[in-house]
Amino acid sequence: MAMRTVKAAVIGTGFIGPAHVEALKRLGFVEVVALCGRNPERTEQKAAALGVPRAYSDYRKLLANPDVEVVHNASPNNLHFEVNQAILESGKHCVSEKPLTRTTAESRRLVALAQEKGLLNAVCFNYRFYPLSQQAKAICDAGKAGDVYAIHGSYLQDWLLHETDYSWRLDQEVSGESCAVGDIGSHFCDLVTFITGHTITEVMADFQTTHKVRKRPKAAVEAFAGKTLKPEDYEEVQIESEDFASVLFRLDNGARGAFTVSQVSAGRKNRLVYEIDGSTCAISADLERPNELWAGYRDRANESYVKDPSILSEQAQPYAHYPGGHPEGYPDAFKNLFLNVYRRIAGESSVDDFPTFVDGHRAVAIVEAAVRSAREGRWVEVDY
Ligand code: SOE
Repeated sequence: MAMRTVKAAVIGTGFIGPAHVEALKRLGFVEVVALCGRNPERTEQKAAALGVPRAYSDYRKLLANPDVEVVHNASPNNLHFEVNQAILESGKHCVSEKPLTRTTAESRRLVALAQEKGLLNAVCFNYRFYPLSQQAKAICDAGKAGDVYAIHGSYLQDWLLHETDYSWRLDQEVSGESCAVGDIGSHFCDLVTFITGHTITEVMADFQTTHKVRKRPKAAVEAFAGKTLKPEDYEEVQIESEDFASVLFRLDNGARGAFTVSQVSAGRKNRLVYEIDGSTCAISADLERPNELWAGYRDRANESYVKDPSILSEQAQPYAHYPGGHPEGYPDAFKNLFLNVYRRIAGESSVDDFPTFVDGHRAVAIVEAAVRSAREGRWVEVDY
């Protein structure tokens, strides 16, 4: 039987809002009825380009639209709490971009509100939804990696390499206190804790602000897009948040870990690499090569998985939609995440097999602990 049509709206017209619209359209049973953004002309244009029938410039008006059942919040971080809260208060299901909020005081309130309202709540930790992330989890769930001894890796980008690179993510008022750890370290932590089922209990972080003064474009530019401006298009600003960090961490089983995050690593575009050292095998992936996964053994030959549904575990198979040799990547992960969310909304699934506000809150707590650790130069317990 065909799934019932679910009507959705997306708030945010920057880098990721349109990616949500596109992924939702690919589900087949979701109608994106509205797009909302601050700038009316730009929102009209984007809505028309994406084939979305209505454009709003005030999210409160959008929330008053009784047709809309689910709202995606892809606004800048400083609006996450306020908008997520308003979505839930309006009785609509909420899919929030990460971070769930800028502080745990706010994320705790949202977790409680979502529970009180009994509404679906999701946070877009999309990297869980690569088929081979699911395969890594299936290996760990089945005990095939053994006990987790250590986790290490990095998440490197280069879009803030030059002093002329600027983003609202560097503005603590808008983004929250942390830039690199909040923006990309949160993905690393979510992914490795999802795969292993372990929790990060303590962190020791060292932050670096590579460019303490940056040249900010006088007009706003989207992430990854500030490459075509001239000298007169900039003004100087002081930067407080980090664009590089090293973080040691401890897990709930006593195991140790470490990750490096950087937005100033030339040539690394969006390279999340993790390695999980288990007592039976190590599992590793580089998410710029999302169709590959490595398992390493001491006493037998190493294994190399490819994204081929015919060799994936039953658990990972549903996340691969094309045969082996037909790569699936970033936009497909959003589709997979939203498929789980909307199957639940349509009543076709009874489990929250997607990151919820609880996971979003956990990520905010880790970032908050890392910020405090870097400031105070000591280990800090994560206060979930
Ligand atoms: C920008 O750093 C960004 O778009 C992040 O905000 C995303 O979460 C990450 O997936 C890619 O990079």
